Amino acid sequence: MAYEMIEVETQGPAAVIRLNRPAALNALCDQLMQELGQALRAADADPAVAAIILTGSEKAFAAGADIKEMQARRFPDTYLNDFIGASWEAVLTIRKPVIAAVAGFALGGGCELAMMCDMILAADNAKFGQPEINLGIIPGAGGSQRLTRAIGKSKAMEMVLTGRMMSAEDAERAGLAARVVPVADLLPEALKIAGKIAGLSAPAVAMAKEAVNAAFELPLREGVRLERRLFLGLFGTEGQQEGMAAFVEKRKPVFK
Ligand code: CO8
Repeated sequence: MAYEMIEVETQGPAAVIRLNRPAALNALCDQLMQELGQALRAADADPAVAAIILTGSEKAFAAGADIKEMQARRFPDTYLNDFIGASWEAVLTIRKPVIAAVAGFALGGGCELAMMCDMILAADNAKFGQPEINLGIIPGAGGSQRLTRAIGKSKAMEMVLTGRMMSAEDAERAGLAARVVPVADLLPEALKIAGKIAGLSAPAVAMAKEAVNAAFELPLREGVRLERRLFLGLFGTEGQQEGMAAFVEKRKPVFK
């Protein structure tokens, strides 16, 4: 598949999808989002891929939805034409772990896209923000909800109301980013995470992802019930048998 606005390569067990629209700081236009959706689905279906890394350039993960494309849009066309539709939510349908490796600007829809991934690894130059208020709009791809759940009401409210950006260090401290690494180490570190995941039991990985993401959707009681069902479902899998046998036999597990 030939893409114009993204680059896709396989590195070991990881599919690396790089947003590549440098002239617009990877602004997320319709074409880019459609290409991204296709690449994500292809990687999800590829049995050689254990995890997906979504990244941008050193300067920008993505500086938001494409403001120039959005400028002329009017309601109700936005609504009738499913403006923030399937292409924006594609990443939420992916069953393999998706790691956002974020350097530079992750603003507006860029921050929202990163938050839709399963974890955010931040370069030390990353800047997160929801600056939509400065354009006379508000976040529209989940920013007000996911940011609030990730960092709490006061911090999210300040960012959404004023457009203030958050540094990588602050993002880590607040729980938005899993870790901060030097910008030069961003992709190698993301690949290490993907490599670790690739060596684990695939059903356990898929269920772990489902269980943690359910914490964003379900009340606690329902979430715990789901976790328990998934947990019990792992008993009898090759992964559970191998993992526990290896522990008892004091050797390293070999998962298929
Ligand atoms: N859309 C379109 N073009 C952009 C965007 C963008 N979001 N961001 C940057 N660009 C373009 C600039 O217009 C410029 O192009 P040109 O050279 O042709 O003028 C080029 O990228 C480089 O940008 P700058 O010259 O501005 O670079 P600086 O380093 O000076 O500044 C900033 C970098 C601070 C990131 C600045 O570009 C900026 O503020 N960008 C806009 C950030 C923003 O407001 N993002 C939120 C957009 S709204 C949004 O995301 C809503 C999401 C809703 C859900 C999705 C619906 C589909």
